[in-house]
Amino acid sequence: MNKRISVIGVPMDLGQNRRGVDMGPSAMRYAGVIERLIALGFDVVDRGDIEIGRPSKLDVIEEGNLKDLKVVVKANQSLYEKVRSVGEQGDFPLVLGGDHSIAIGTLAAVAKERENLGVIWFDAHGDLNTGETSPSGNIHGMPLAVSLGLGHQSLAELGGYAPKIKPENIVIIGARSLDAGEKQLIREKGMNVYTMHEIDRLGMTQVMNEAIAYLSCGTDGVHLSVDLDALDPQDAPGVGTAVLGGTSYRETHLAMEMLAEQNMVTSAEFVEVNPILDVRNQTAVAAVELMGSLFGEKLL
Ligand code: 5AB
Ligand code: MN
Ligand code: MN
Ligand code: MN
Repeated sequence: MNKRISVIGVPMDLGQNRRGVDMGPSAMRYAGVIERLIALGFDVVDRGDIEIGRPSKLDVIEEGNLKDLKVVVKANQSLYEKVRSVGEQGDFPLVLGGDHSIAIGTLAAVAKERENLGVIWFDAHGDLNTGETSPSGNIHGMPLAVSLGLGHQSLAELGGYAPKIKPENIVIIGARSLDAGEKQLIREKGMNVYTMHEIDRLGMTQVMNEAIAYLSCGTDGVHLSVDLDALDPQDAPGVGTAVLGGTSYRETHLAMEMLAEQNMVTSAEFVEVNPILDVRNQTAVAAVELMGSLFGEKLL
């Protein structure tokens, strides 16, 4: 991994309905993310937070079943520019959310100079909706579809190009709540999805071995996107869209540790931590501990 890590906070909560996830970056900083990475020997630069605008009451529901579209686009444009600039300096971009709509900006930036970016997406959900298939109109349920070039143009064309990634370069891990339109898209594109069923059946070790082997050939970088709701709500209660039956605390660490051994991840984001719904900052602490494992922290 690169020696220097640039940490970028995105206090965004407009991609979904429940307020509070905008405090995620503060909660993860408070849980010691910067100090933890410095202790691992990295040069860490905290780039502060991206500015998020406030929507006027009038444009909350906008065109095409997309809530707060304009503000979400604007914040993602700023994030895109910030991640590009740190990437150009050779830093490892580590983005702290915020709701998952921010993956639109991160992916637009990290995929820009890469023909075949691999993506590992830890999530209870597929985040593969468009305005047409979304049951909620919440943009945090759409970032993967957007990165495939689907959905509203102002999202899909962010960064001036589309698509950002190829469906065959994505591996989703931890899914257990997929909408009808998402299931159809997964089948249509033949996407690689390890639902909780496969994790239960094969074990996280085999799932990660397969995912790593698969993405090791043909990709020119790997972005890791961790939605804390991939974890079981017992281990990560501070998320807006909790779903029972998720990955355990240790299973998730094992996955991060296996990625660390491979040294294959070139950018990462940790999203959907909601301190208002959390218990004693437990979810933010878990996120920071997972980052520790991803960046090579060892148990012994
Ligand atoms: B998250 C749902 N599929 O589109 C939708 O937390 C939930 O970023 C999306 O994974 C959850 O509204 C988005 C029902
Ligand atoms: Mn999710
Ligand atoms: Mn998500
Ligand atoms: Mn969520």
